[in-house]
Amino acid sequence: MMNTTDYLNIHPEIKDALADGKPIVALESTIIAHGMPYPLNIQTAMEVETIVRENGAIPATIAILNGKLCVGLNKAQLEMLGNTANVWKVSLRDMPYVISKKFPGATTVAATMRIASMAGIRIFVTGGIGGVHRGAEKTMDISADLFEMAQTDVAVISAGVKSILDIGLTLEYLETEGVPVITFGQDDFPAFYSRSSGFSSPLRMDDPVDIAALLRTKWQMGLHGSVLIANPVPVSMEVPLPKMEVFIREALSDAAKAGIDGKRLTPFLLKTIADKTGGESLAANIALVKNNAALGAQIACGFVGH
Ligand code: PSU
Ligand code: MN
Repeated sequence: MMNTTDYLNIHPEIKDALADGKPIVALESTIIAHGMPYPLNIQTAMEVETIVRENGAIPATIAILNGKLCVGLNKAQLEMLGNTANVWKVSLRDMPYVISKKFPGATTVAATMRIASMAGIRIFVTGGIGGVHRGAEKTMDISADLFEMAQTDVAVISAGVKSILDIGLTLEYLETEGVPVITFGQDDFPAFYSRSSGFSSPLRMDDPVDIAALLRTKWQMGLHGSVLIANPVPVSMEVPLPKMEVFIREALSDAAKAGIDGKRLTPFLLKTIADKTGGESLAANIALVKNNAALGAQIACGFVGH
């Protein structure tokens, strides 16, 4: 009989770091395979790993390869994920299929969180989480990321929630599921490309060490689930919300016309918006992921007491 750990393939550096109680930051791979174009995706993935290291933690990029849940990838594996057609976008429901067929898979926030948790990693950095889509009252399109955040003890550092989603409903969902939402350094909850969403953040914290203490407290009390830490995009790279709204509406209407739904919707919207903004949104995306990597590493250091 195989059990959970037989499916894990943990890179030796991560194994040692886990054994030594060193700070580790999990990173997702959907952003590499489906969130950004080649070769910027690979370049960004490697720079993000470097930033995690510069801030005192060890990066563990997560993906599915050869029937294994891989925690920590080498350069060749990153290249393959970023430069191969037909890499699966793997959320929780896709995991057993992609694993049993031994297909290459890039993991979403939900799948990355679950694998990080299996490996014993508690801090995870991404760009943006999935959430409640606009029009979800009809389509019921709510990302599995939110369901995963309700139950799995891995903190997520993101730049807030993209306004391709219904930000208000996404915050409501997180409240219902008992997920603390903290914005780093400001009162407004950020909207990914934009520093403000128009929604005030349920919590604000200004020090990564305080955030780490909140995480320890939550999980020590046996309160399961994630904490969403929203880190606003750097000022110089932000695209203001009203400007984004125009492109987002166009992208949503393009998606409806082309009949794009289900798991293809989010990647379609990301790409269409990047095309329409002439790369401005992509530059913001890259800047915010790097910014999140630094904060995530600082939180990871606080979490293990370094
Ligand atoms: N939102 C972003 N960038 C992303 C994603 C979401 O701003 O790259 C990716 C993440 O991997 C996230 C996934 O987990 O899309 C959500 O997809 P869906 O909405 O199909 O659950
Ligand atoms: Mn969906």
